[in-house]
Amino acid sequence: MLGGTVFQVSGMTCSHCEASVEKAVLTIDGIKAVKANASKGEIKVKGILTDEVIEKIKEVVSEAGFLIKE
Ligand SMILES: [Cu+2]
Repeated sequence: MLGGTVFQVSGMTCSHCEASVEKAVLTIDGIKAVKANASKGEIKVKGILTDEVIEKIKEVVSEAGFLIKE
């Protein structure tokens, strides 16, 4: 996936972790695409990233059991 905003996410170890983070973030209104990379410890997000949406991303990622580094 080209472009997108990168967030550092700790705790992902395998493809299942990537899938759960992607699924969680995709539920947010305004998010168009998400690509998680466990080995890099990051997710790439495409969409309209308002402050509200960014807060929501942090919320759903932590609910899924992972942590976005500020
Ligand atoms: Cu995993």
